[in-house]
Amino acid sequence: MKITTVGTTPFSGQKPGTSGLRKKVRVFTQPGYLENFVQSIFDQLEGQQGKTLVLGGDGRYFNDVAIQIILRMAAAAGFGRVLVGRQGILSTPAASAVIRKQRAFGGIILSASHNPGGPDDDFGIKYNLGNGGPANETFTDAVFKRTQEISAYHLVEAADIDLGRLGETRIGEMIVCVIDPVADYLELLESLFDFAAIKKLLARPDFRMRFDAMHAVNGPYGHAILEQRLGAPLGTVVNGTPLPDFGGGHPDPNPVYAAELVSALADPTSGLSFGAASDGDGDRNMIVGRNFIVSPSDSLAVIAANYKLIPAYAKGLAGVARSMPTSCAVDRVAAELGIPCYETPTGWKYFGTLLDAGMATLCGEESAGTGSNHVREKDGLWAILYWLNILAVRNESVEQIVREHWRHFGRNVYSRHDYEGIASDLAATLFAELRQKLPTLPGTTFDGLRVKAADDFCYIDPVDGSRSEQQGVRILLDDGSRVVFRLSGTGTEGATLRVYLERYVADPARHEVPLQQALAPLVAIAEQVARIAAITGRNVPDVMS
Ligand code: G16
Repeated sequence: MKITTVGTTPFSGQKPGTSGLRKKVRVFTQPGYLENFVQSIFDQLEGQQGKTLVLGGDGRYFNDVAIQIILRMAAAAGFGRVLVGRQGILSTPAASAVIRKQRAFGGIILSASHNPGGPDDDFGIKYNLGNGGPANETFTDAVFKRTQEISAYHLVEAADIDLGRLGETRIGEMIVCVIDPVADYLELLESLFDFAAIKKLLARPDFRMRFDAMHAVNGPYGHAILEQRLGAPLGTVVNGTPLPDFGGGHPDPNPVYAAELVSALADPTSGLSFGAASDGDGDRNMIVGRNFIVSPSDSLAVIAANYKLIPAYAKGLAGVARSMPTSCAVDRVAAELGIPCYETPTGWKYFGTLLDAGMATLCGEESAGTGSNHVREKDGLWAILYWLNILAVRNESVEQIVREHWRHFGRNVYSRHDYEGIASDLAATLFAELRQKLPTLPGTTFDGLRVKAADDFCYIDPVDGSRSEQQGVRILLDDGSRVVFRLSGTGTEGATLRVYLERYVADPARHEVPLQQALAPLVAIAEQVARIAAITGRNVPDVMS
């Protein structure tokens, strides 16, 4: 097998963020840019010779070109076999399922998740380990270091592979196997939920569901699982064809970008009782009832509280985990169940060790991700099926289920305010000032609310002892309220400041107070402490979710 070596020079800025390397397509398409990063990943691996790599992506612009390049490079890196999704498609959770089921050495997932796609928008790439989960920080730091010193990459010259046809071909000595992207994943989901009960629910004349795939990767999965396997009427899945630019939309399942779905569920003439959506690569989800949106933090808590209704989890949960900025609603469920609740930094990669060690069964994040130990990624369709399974058993509406949950556990009123596209130096100034102030805050009172503690979240992984610092500034108040500040690690332009606001309300009579009104005192504290307007010139957030 003839390996071609191409000389190259480092590109700056190839540091993976919260979930892999995400950049504008025009950055990724510079000659050698993708190759340098992929080679830097391969240079960190040991023992991949003759082993299996899983490869696929969310179908966004450049997905097809990148896959052909990576296949040639994987052959040169000595992989024995690459399993690639048909047409280069694999949702992130399906890729994780395939890695685990096929006992692959690892996987490369091409996605910029919920970020828009197209020639002027975003592309991304990340490496997942043999457990099916995103590589940890030690690995990604080593990849970054390698990108700064790389001088050559390697490939095996070959014609493009036809990714439309299932079956095997070769590049040099490496087998390329084009697989059905749905099969292994569907088999796994079938083993977790009561498909017969969900099928019955979907057949009921008084129950109508809509799944908005947002022209992203979950379209084919939605058609295959919801319509073909579970018998939901054709038309249940909307925007079900993956498009390289997501139809010009923003494939982020939140009330702003999935507004069409939200308003359809708010329209009594639509006859819809359940709505759901997922993002670009299929790992995020949104759950909507009739005129009622479930917040991701509440969804995690409801999912945990109803574990007994789901065949795969009915025997009990080992523990639950949430990222630090996610609301503490699930903590209350864990306390009642008498199981541990772990608080990790933002990023699914931090759940991996807990799941592998059998310490947590369910995990979730405020950023619309929920999942379990069935894979090592968050999983949009899993969350949707979990909700369908709950609805099938409880025979109540989404709103009734959430309100009942609040009545029992109290409500963690919660919102995230995003200030997008801030100049990076201004964001750095804001955080430097904030960190400096931290020691002076405990004991201070703002409008009657006293600060109990203030710190910069530091996480020590209870399994492997690794330490992650500066994972978000927290201001904890005496009444259990919290204000958290963090910079997004997934954006591709400037900095995005996220301010997470949370207040616990036990009394059901006060659950109805409008969200932003209930959180106004915390917004005032955030402004006073962080001087957002003074430093960034922004008086209002761009997105409140
Ligand atoms: C990624 C990670 C998530 C994390 C999110 C946070 O999500 O996989 O675990 O919660 O980023 O994003 P940010 O750093 O912007 O707050 P995804 O769906 O983009 O892969």
